[in-house]
Amino acid sequence: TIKACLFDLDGVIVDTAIYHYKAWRRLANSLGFDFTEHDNEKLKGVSRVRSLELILSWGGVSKTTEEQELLATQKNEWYVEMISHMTPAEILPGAKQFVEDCRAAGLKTALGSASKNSMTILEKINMVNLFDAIIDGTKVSKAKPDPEVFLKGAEELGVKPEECVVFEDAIAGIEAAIAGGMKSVGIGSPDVLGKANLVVSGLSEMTLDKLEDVGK
Ligand code: B16
Ligand code: MG
Repeated sequence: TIKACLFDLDGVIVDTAIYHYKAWRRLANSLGFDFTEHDNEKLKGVSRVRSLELILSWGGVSKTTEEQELLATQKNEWYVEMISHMTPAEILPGAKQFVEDCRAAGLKTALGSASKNSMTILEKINMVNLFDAIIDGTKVSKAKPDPEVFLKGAEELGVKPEECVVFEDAIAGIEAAIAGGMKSVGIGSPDVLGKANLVVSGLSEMTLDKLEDVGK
């Protein structure tokens, strides 16, 4: 039986990908090149350091480790400025309701995100109190598809991995759930997230009945 739901942040609860894209693009432009929103898809669920490596390779630019640290810090300053203006209106349709439904049904809830800015975002959208555990980029050392982020979430909630369902928009996140021995629900397109136990277009399509089926 399912005892807990673990939620990714970017792409599941909010759509911060557009802010990441704007900030990374500004950085790329300052280095003399550009990249498309299509390329940006490859950065979803990927850590800050790895994202920068990918972007620099697209631009054919090489930088020392020290330079890369400065560039990542610059991008993050721009990103943090943008998310500082976020409001609860930016919560994705049905996301808050479904998390509340889970809690009302007696299930535990946790956040499992690669982002070091998760806490800022949860505060801006007023959802900090809806999670029993918050595991973010400041608490993990291994990026998805490693299951560390979700295993830590299960541990903090006091539940077994097989009692958890992970909600993820990135293929690396679904793979992390599988690697951790958890069930998963993909948020997005079945073409991309086919490995999940169920795929829905958004949390507005999710119900406790569907959750029970995933647990069977
Ligand atoms: P930060 P998630 C991920 O969030 C984003 O999808 C990814 O684009 C970003 O690079 C990563 O967080 C790190 O974010 O720079 O704020 O630490 O999907 O795991 O919630
Ligand atoms: Mg995501």
